[in-house]
Amino acid sequence: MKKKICGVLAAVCMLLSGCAIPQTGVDSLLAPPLLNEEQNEIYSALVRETGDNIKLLYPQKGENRSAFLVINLDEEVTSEAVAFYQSTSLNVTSAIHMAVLDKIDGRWQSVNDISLEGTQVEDISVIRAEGNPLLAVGLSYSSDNTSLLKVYSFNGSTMDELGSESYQTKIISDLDGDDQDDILLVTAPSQDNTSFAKLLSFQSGRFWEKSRVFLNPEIVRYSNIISGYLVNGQKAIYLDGYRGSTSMTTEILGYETDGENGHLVNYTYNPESPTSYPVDRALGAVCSDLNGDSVIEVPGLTLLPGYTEEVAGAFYLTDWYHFLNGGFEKVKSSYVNAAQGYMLDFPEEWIGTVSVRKTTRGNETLFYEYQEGENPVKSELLYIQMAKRSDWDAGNFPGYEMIDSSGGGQIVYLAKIPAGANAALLMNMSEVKKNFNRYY
Ligand SMILES: [Ca+2]
Ligand SMILES: [Ca+2]
Ligand SMILES: [Ca+2]
Repeated sequence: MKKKICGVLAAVCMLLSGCAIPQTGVDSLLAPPLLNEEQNEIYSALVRETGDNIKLLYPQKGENRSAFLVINLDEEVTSEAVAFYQSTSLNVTSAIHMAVLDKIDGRWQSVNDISLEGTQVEDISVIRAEGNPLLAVGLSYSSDNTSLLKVYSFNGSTMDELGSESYQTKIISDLDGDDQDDILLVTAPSQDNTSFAKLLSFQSGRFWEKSRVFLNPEIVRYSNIISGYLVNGQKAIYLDGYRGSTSMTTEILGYETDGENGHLVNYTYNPESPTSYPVDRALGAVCSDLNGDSVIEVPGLTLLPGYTEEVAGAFYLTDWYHFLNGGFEKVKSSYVNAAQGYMLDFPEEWIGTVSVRKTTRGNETLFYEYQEGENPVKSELLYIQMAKRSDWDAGNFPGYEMIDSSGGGQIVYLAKIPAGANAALLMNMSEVKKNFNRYY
């Protein structure tokens, strides 16, 4: 749900200001939310302790983005609040502070305050392990793309550090199936240019390295990490990474048990025999669960007819794959318009025949039967237009039909099937509605 809302905001921004925001930059547009009454009480309690010259730090990624995480961390049944802040006073090095507040006799009070490394709070995750929940704090450094993970347990009065690890990317997920969260960390490349993933599991009060596996050394940076399942119901971690500066690929990790011993497996990388995959691709597409069934769809990109890689702004068809038994199997192909937040599934007969271009009208895309030569448009098949509801209501789009809306109804998606479209390739309006989906 959260994802969709971000998408909507991106679409609104694209439409209203024409600004080109990468998908990942959407959150930078969001103003910090106003504090509610309880948060105000927590904030007042924090300021009583620290003085006014502080700035609250909002985690930059992940599920917990608010200024205060309110959660029960100890044996005592009411919730604690965790806040991150920096001092704004001059002459003070602005270390990140983590404060824990507790409601004592009906009043919030700061009970513990520690300073942390790093220059930003990347994310905060709650780890479900034996006993009370643990707090995992990701800290990043503005000067470096290595981050630091710190895991804490709250004993009722202080935060105890259970571990500290540097990492490139990480995910918290129960990978070994024992109903307790594990931490999967991708280490920064070492001097001999190898990097690996480590699985840390919680046992007897601390995290132990349970297994490690090598990662593809060609990947210079990971851009996305998600957990989900393979088609056979097995848990898997999907990592999208940059291979050099012009291509991307996806690595897939799992956990397998033989007898007593379980270990991490890298399904897509074998140092003995490097393999190429249909999901080795141009930049821009990342793994996603398109239909909400937790089986992850992995994208590959192929150029649409008439485009070459050298053309700036070339249009691609996104082929979505499922991974199983060492190979990728195609599920479907879609044209993805990330900027306008939608995708259109291509029927089989369109693949290799139908191409896409922008029209002279803003935010409009034409799908057409392609032919070689001067004029590539052999037959116009479909127009999809993103527009403001007010323009649609004002009657500015005669001949179009509304197929979807977003942004609380402020944005509409319109389709028009031109007269004279080649009947053999025609997608009628009910098929358009069926094949059209809002993306992210
Ligand atoms: Ca408590
Ligand atoms: Ca586990
Ligand atoms: Ca899926």
